Amino acid sequence: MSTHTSGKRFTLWAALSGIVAGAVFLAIAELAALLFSSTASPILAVGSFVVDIVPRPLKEFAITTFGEYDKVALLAGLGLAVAIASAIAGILEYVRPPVGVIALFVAGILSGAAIVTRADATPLAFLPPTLGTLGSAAVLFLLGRWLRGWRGDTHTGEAEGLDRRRFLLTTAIAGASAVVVGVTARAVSAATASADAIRRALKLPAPRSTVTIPAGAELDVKGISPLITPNADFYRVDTALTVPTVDPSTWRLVIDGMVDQRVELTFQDLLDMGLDEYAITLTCVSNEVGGGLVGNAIWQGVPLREVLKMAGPKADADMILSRSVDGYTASTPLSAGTDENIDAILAVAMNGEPLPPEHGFPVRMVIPGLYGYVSATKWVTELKITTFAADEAYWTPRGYSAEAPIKFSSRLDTPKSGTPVASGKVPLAGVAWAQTVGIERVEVSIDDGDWQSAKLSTPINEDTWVQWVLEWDATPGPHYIAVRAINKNGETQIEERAPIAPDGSTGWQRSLITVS
Ligand SMILES: Nc1nc2c(c(=O)[nH]1)N[C@H]1C(S)=C(S)[C@@H](COP(=O)(O)O)O[C@H]1N2
Ligand SMILES: [Mo]
Repeated sequence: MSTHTSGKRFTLWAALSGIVAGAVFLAIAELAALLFSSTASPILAVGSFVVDIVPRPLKEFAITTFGEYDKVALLAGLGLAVAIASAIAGILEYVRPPVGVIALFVAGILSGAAIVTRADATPLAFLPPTLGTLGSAAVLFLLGRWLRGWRGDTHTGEAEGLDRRRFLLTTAIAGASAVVVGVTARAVSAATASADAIRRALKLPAPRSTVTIPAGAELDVKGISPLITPNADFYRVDTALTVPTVDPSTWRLVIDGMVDQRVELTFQDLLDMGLDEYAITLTCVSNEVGGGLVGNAIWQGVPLREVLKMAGPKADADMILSRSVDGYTASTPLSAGTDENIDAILAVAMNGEPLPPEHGFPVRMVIPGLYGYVSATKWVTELKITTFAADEAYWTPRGYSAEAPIKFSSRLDTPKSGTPVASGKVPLAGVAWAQTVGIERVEVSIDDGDWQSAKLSTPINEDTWVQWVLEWDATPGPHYIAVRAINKNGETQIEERAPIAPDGSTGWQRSLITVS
């Protein structure tokens, strides 16, 4: 083989090593953008930058030539430019190290500048191009070195063989993983971004009825839970590793199983039934006494019973097995869905906006009086009418009851155990809930003294929590504060402690407060 042809062959390998390094840059950056800063995709940032700086005649030319594919053409052109520049960097690194690596750093800095100067850049936007540059520089450095070794620059024949194998193996592995990781990360980012855009663009019809918050529903006490839990602070519990993205235009709700007729509803069908507002407090079975897995929101939706009526459940059915797009299932007594006196709903809005993605966008169930795991299926897509004898939901074989009404409870929000309190007048305050029944009274016992009735806020309805407050003349020293609720059926909150499994915790919260 003449040195001429072998020189050509090595140049081609060098070009390929540059392209692999370029692919590694994009893949690492896309992955980092997905994890840390969705606005920091280098290919999109540079693309947007090009769109911004291109003179108008050229833009118009692109639109008339490529039509609706102008963005695709731009990205394809950009991809080609990146490939050519990468190939050149690979050749430079091979013939004149470390010029290729330096060129790569310059390109990395330029793309980083395009990213961090975008209007929607986040504080971590510098990370993707930085990590991408470092990773690809390492790859290019090593490949260039091994390629020169393979050519026989420095070594004996044996070492040449080793460098050849290292070069080929690394090129193959880095190239293949870069393609897989990069394409996957970009696809996931694109899907998430478009779902977000759809949700933001969604205009729900105004509800036919709204919830009236009565005067006195919210107590003015520092540190108490707000009457309505803001969406951003609302607890989240689910088995989903990544939040399911559901497009409302393709979403369907199927009601099937033991029904007179199978019913399939679109999102628009649901909206056309008319929305009403409901204030309902949601509670998780995993909420420990005094815990935070409970929240109160104003939901908009349609009654579950109206949807069930369309399908006509058979007389011997006793369970709704609701299913989420992610496969999660919940078992709800059919009676909870059909009872005229229970506001079981299919909700589409939470506190005045479409359901946040992590709270079930576009449609979830909310049923007052049942723990979330047996009633509040998010991203719901199927209601199978069945029996408890025939079907089992997700948590049933995992140690939780098939049926689980909420055990009414009360919580001290302020002062918090462990936070020092100054002596004098101190409000003891919190929330209490007994969905579908209502809270009659909240009582507080200080240092095992007599139970004193707290002042209650005016309830919105019996499905929401109420706030309570009791003025306390705090004296220096340690004090035990115990709280319990009495519901409107005259029952007192269970004193005996029970764990969360299989059907919810019980016990009176008892907090140690240190007064100085
Ligand atoms: N699809 C799906 N829906 C689900 C769950 C789940 O894991 N997957 N968890 C349930 C549980 S245990 C509770 S307590 C509520 C919590 O709803 P939130 O996350 O909106 O507060 O959702 C319920 N709906
Ligand atoms: Mo839960």
